[in-house]
Parts: sequence; structure tokens; C-alpha cells
Amino acid sequence: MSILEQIKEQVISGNANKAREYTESAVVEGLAVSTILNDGLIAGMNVIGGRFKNNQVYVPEVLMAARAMHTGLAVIKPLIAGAGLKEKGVVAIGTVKGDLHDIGKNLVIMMLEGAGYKVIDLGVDAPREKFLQAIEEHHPQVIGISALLTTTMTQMKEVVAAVKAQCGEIRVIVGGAPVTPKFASEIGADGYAADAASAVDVTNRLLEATT
Ligand code: B12
Repeated sequence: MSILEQIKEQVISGNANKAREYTESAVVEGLAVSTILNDGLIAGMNVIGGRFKNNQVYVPEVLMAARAMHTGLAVIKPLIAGAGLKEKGVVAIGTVKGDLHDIGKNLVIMMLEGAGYKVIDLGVDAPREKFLQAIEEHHPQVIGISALLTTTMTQMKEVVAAVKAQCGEIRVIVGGAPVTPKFASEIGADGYAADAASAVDVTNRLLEATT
């Protein structure tokens, strides 16, 4: 089994120690960080996602897989973020109120940091007020909003409206599995991305357009 398949398997089986070990080995072997991320860690999480959907595994297995994935992410995070890139801008990002999913948001954070942005993590279950407070404190150019539940994606509209009312110049990007480009434009967001790498592209584009 290749090292990427090993990483994937360890995430699927929720073995955090092994996921870390194999991720470390992959780094030592010189595999690209994006390959380790996409073909190892995320690939494993996608398998668990499918099984969860089909009721083949339940919440405890998913939590264990998420923990194993985070352990692997911790290994590669300094490689993505530690390239000493000049700060491009400030992005504040959180998962909306009522929603505890943060794996995708954390990936977006890692990729943005890797691309040279300072990122303020507003965590999960973040009410509208938390986004507004972050604007006061950190003066971000971009606000990112994540939602993974169809029941919580409606919160995004409220956050977008509140952010725009507080500061019309701030660009808002949204994402999460149930979010679509159509929904994003309907709620007045400036950008949408289907994955973490595209989130960086969209952020770059929005900031280029304002400068
Ligand atoms: C892991 C997981 C959990 C974990 C979360 C652990 C954690 N720390 O995040 C736990 C077990 C806690 C959980 C709980 C629940 N979950 Co859940 N969960 C998942 C699962 C399997 C994977 C999600 C994930 O991490 N995907 C991997 C990441 C990398 O992908 P992603 O989140 O989509 O993020 C990418 C993009 O969307 C984008 N992106 C994400 N955010 C943002 C933000 C911005 C600004 C941008 C630009 C881009 C962007 O970039 C990311 C990176 O590429 C999904 C199934 C699935 N396949 O999506 C269900 C799923 C999301 N969960 C679901 C449900 C129903 C629940 C529960 C209600 C279950 C229950 N009955 O208790 C609870 C709700 C808890 C709550 N209040 O939030 C449903 C949602 C259905 C729906 N349409 O609403 C799903 C789809 C499963 C299913 N098919 O039934 N869950």
C-alpha cells in the first residue's frame, strides 16, 4: 500500500497516531503538501463522509476520523503556513451559529495562511455578533462564512447583511458542502468557493479588484 493510501486508511479507521506517523513519513519522502492533503487526509475523510451518509458508520467513527485527520493536518500545517510569505491581508472566518462542523473551515484557514493571509479563526457556532466584533478588532478585508447544514446555511444571509451594514467595503466569501454559487449570490455574498484552494483564488481575486 502506498504511503498516501496508508494515510487515507488511518483517517478512515480513526487512528490518530498512525495518521500522524504516515503523514510525517510522507513529508520526509518529499511528497507535495497538497498531495498529502488531497490524496491522503481529505480522501480518507471523503470515504467516511460517504459511509456516514449511507449509515455504514455513525458519529463516533466520524469524530475519530476527524481527529485523525486533524492530527495529520497538524504535521503539514507549518509547511503550508511557515513559508515566511508577506502578509497579503486579513481574513476573519467562522462557522455559523448552530453549526459545529469545522474541518472544511480549518482547511480553508490553512490554505489562506499558506497563501500569505493573516487569518482570524472565529471558531464554530459563531453568532452574527462575533463576526461584527472581529471587524472592530481586526479590520479584516474579507469575511469567510462556513456552513455544513441546510438548516444553518440560512444564518449566512443574516451574517452577510450584518457585515455589509457595518462596513460596505468588506468582501464576504461563503462555502460549505450545501452552499452553491447561486445561493451565494442570492444572499449577497461577493464570492463562493467549493474547496480550500479555490477559496484562496477567490480571496486573491476580490482583493485585487479592490486595490
Ligand atoms: C465530519 C462530519 C461531522 C462531524 C463534525 C466534526 C468537525 N469537527 O467538523 C460531527 C460528527 C460532529 C457531525 C455532526 C453532525 N452532522 Co455532520 N458531517 C460530517 C461529514 C461526514 C464530513 C464533513 C467534512 O468535514 N467534510 C470534509 C471537508 C473537507 O469538506 P467541507 O466541510 O465541505 O469543506 C470544504 C468546502 O465545502 C469548502 N468550504 C468549507 N467551508 C468554507 C468556507 C468558506 C468561506 C469557503 C470559501 C469554502 C469553504 O472548502 C472545504 C475544504 O475543501 C459530512 C458529510 C459530507 N460528506 O460532507 C456530514 C454532514 C455535513 N453532517 C450532517 C448532519 C446531519 C450532522 C448532524 C445533524 C448529525 C446528527 N444527527 O447529530 C450533526 C450536527 C452537529 C452540528 N450542530 O453541527 C449532514 C448534513 C445534512 C444537511 N444537508 O444538512 C451531512 C451532509 C451528512 C449526511 N449526508 O447526512 N458531522
